Amino acid sequence: MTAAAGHFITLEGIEGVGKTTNIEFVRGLLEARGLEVIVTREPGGTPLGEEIRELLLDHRHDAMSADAELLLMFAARAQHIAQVIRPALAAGKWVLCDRYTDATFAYQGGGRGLGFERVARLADWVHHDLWPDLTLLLDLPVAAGLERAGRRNSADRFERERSDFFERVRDAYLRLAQREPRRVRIVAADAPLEQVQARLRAVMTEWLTTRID
Ligand code: Z5A
Repeated sequence: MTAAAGHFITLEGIEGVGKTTNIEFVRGLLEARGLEVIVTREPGGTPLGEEIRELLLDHRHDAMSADAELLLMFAARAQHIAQVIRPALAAGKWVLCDRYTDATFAYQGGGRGLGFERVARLADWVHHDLWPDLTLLLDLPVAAGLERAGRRNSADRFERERSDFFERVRDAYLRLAQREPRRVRIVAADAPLEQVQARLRAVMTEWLTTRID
C-alpha cells in the first residue's frame, strides 16, 4: 500500500490486452468523481525514463541480457518514482500508471526466467513500500492478445517474443493475483470492449466504495 496522501492504481496484463485503450476509461471514472488524476506509464513517464524505454524496446538491442533488461526497468522506475509518482501522491493526486513492478515480476521474473526473488530484492531497494493501492490485471489468452497486437505494423523487442514467453508472463501475472487478491483484481478482457469496460466499472465502483466513500 502507498505510504502517501494520494492513491496509486496500475493497469497490467500481457501485450495487446487493452491497457492503453482502457486507461482513459478508468481516468474518466475517477474524474467523474472530481478526483485529480495523472496518467503515466512504465517504462517511461519522465524524459530519462522515455529514453530508457527506447533502448528497451529497440529491436537492434536483441543481444541485451536479461539482467541488463531488469536493471534498466528499475532505473527507469527509480526516476519515475522520484520525479513523478511520489510528488503526485504527496500532493494528494491519483496516479494511474500503465504497468509498474508487477510487470517486472511477470516479464523478467516469469517471461525471462529470472525468478520472483531477484525482482523482489530490487523492488525493495528501489521503492520499498510504494506498491499500488489497486492493480487492474486485464487477462486474456495469449493467442488473443497476440492477435490484437499483431494488427499493428512494427514489432518491438518484446513483441518479437514467441507465444511460450507470453504464456510464462501470463502465468506469472495470475500467480501474483493469487498471492495478493485484495490488491490485484483480475478483469477478464476476452470480450467486446463495452463488456470489458462494464467489468472495469464494476471493480472500480466496488473498490472506491470500500476505500474512499
Ligand atoms: N515491460 C517489461 O518487460 N517489464 C516491466 O517492468 C515493464 C514493461 C514496466 C512495453 O510496455 C513493454 O515493456 C511491454 C512489457 C515490457 N512489452 N510487451 N509486450 P507497453 O505497456 O507499452 O507495451 P504493450 O503491452 O505492448 O502495450 P500495448 O501494445 O499498448 O498493449 P495494450 O495497451 O495492452 O493494448 P491496446 O493497445 O489498448 O490494445 C491492442 C489492440 O486491441 C488495439 O487495436 C485495440 O483497439 C484492441 N482492443 C482493445 N480492447 C479490445 C477488445 N475488448 N476487443 C477487441 N479489440 C480490443
